[in-house]
Amino acid sequence: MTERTLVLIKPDGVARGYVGEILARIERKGLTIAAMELRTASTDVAATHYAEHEGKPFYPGLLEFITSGPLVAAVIEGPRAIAAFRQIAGGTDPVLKAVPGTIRADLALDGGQNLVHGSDSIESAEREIALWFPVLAQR
Ligand code: DAT
Ligand code: MG
Repeated sequence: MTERTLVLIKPDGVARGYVGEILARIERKGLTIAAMELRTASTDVAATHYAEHEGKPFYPGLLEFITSGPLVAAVIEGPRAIAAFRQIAGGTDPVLKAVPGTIRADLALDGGQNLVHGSDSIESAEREIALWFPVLAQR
């Protein structure tokens, strides 16, 4: 069954020049790009996106980081796209959780600046696609 997931190449990924590398890994996995845009997130969009983390110690820094510069927002599509992208992204902490061969393990060091976001469930994907790509979500 085809699924859609919301992927962000976070500001560290754009600043470090890893947009091509990360998109290549997504395409190599067999996933396809349904929509994609370079943009800088407003604090409003960032706060809505990460609402589940409000009140946690890292939340203020997370909002500051995610709004700090341009990011790539994309809707990625394919069979089991949600789990498939999270598999190639790797665990949240690039050193302690992500397994070698994943985007985060191979290319990142920092627990917060970990290059990519991917929706974690069908409900999150629907919510996040509606937030970042409202026109697409209406279809
Ligand atoms: P993920 O991005 O793997 O879905 P998450 O939803 O738990 O992870 O957290 C969102 C982001 O917040 C994560 O990519 C990086 C940051 N973050 C999470 N836990 C953190 C922590 N303990 N310290 C610093 N940043 C953290
Ligand atoms: Mg998450």
